[in-house]
Amino acid sequence: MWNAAEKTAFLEQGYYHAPAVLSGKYLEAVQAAFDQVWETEGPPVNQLKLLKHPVFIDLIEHPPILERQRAIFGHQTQLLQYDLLRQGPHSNTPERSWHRDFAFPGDYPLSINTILYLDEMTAERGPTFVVPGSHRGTAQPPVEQRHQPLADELAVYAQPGDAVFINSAIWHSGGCNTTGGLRRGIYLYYGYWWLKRYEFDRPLPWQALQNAGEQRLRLLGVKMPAWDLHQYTPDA
Ligand SMILES: O=C(O)CCC(=O)C(=O)O
Repeated sequence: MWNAAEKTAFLEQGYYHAPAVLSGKYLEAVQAAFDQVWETEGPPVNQLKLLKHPVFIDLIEHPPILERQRAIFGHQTQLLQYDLLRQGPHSNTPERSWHRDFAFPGDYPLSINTILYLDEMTAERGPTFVVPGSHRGTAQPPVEQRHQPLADELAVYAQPGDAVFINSAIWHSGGCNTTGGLRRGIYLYYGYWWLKRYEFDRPLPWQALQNAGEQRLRLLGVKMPAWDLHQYTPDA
């Protein structure tokens, strides 16, 4: 799923745009499930809500997503958080909201967000912006420019079904949707098994555990990987 050059580009730049992670009928099913869950569960929609629904339970093991995460975290891959974000038409969110999801000294990713787009990310729909290479070091985006474009930013223009993988330490921002349509994204956030999941103190939905195989139980932090957790073995 990730050849050596792509993986190197991701590690160096801090982000990677993967086309057509979802397509055809599968994309349509996920788009429909997004709308239904948003309606029935209500925002904020996080893992405790998403992991009740079969389409979203299955998505955490979708090979074009999981295999890329496993190329970094190996058998220690865990799902840390899982969200839906949705901007309605003509949104009034700021044009930028720069932040890092995670900050810890070191270049190598400890967690990676997968942003899976359900709508075309044009300039008007407010694409994701990243500052390539900014995952290195510990500096936060400048406070005085938090809501402004940055000189070295890059917009990720994605098609529905594309995903961008971001080292969660990278400076990034969502854009503002000025179109008459929706801006819908699914955020599958993975990291090392030895990190605590978000909401680790609350029970996971029983639906996610029912008939779950070994891989899913590990992803959910329920079953410990069979190997030493403190060794770096990305290809295991
Ligand atoms: O929606 C986006 O483009 C980015 C969202 C974001 O900033 C985040 O998930 O931390």
